[in-house]
Amino acid sequence: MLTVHHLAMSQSERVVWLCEELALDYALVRYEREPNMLAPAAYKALHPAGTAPTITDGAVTLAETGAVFAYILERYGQGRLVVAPDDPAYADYLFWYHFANGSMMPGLFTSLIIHALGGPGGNPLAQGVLMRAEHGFAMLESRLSSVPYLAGGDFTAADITALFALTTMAAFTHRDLTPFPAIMAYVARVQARPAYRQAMAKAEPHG
Ligand SMILES: N[C@@H](CCC(=O)N[C@@H](CS)C(=O)NCC(=O)O)C(=O)O
Repeated sequence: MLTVHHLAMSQSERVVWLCEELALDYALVRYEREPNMLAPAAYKALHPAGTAPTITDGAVTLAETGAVFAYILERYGQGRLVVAPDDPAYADYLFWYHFANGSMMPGLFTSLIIHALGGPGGNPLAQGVLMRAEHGFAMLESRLSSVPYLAGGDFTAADITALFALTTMAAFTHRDLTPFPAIMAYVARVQARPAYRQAMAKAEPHG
């Protein structure tokens, strides 16, 4: 059976949400973080990566968000939540789907560390990383000012990959989103989805 191993307050909440959107029959196992915020030994034992998300499905154990999403969408999605290659929105779907994980998340994670170490100071590399993360928010604001969802008119897996950066990760980084009204409206719109609410009630039952 498809099992989502969810590490508390982590990116694996997106996989729970994906399963809820697809109305899959899946099991959820929840793990608390260690005091140092790392995954516990039981989680690290699942896959050599030792990171969330990790899923198991019969003989398969798989980590890494992009791989996990591809596995679930291609194996169980039946064409839902993706955009077909012959659809005019295909390139936008691909871009935003990958931008969330390939650029936003690494940028925000690195920003978190830079601020934890006292800020960029005069370091041009650190300043550049912070500027890139900031530019990501500006890009999202611009995109969401013209379309309701990242791929265009329809909600897709690109929205599931993106939201974490604007909710849980934004909370970790104390990111104020009020200067971005289109992002704020988008977050509210997507968080109102029944599947999102159901996923978060299961993934973070203590709120
Ligand atoms: N690129 C990886 C990053 C995974 C990652 O860093 N996950 C964090 C949770 S958000 C984690 O597992 N942290 C606990 C640990 O490293 O022990 C992915 O997208 O799956």
